[in-house]
Amino acid sequence: MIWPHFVSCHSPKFFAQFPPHMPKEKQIQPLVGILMGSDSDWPIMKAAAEVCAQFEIFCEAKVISAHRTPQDLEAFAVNALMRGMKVIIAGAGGAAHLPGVTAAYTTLPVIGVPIQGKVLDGMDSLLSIVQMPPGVPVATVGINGSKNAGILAIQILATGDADLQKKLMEFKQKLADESRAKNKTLGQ
Ligand code: C2R
Repeated sequence: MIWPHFVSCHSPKFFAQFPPHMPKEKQIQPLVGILMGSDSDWPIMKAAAEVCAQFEIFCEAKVISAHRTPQDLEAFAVNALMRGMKVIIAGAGGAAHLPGVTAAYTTLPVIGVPIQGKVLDGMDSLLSIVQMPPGVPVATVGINGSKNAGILAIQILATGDADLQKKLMEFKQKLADESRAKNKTLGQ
């Protein structure tokens, strides 16, 4: 069963807890886990959390690093399925092993977000995430593509949720309307 709940998003710390305004009986487990290697990734990764909020899907964001806190990553990834999560988004920059190691520990779908660092334009991160060995896929979005990661997570959830599917159709319609409207101002 899918439990859609609105969550507004400000910081990873905020997402680490249930939102304070939510009544106790409605406090449920998050459906989407949003991991990032450092809090320096949050300005990019928050777009994924914002998409979850837009579609009223409860998510949890956390700083966990395959390099710096490997035990925490193992605990998170191994328990995510039991906790009721359906999909994990993992963003990291540089030698970005976080998404791949997460995928190694879980059967949940993992979406990788390469984060653009100060050097190498994010290509280091992209290549670290995208070329996974056969058997351990990570669905990799573009560099800094956390908004698309959020939408993809919602699309995965919507395969088992007619209400969410309807919202996605409305979202697509709005995209198309906005795209067609661009013709009106072309060349002005
Ligand atoms: P700091 O800003 O903390 O120095 O981190 C983070 O995702 C971040 O983009 C710099 C960069 O290091 C990345 N990082 C990884 C991993 N852990 C942290 N790529 C990992 O486990 O893959």
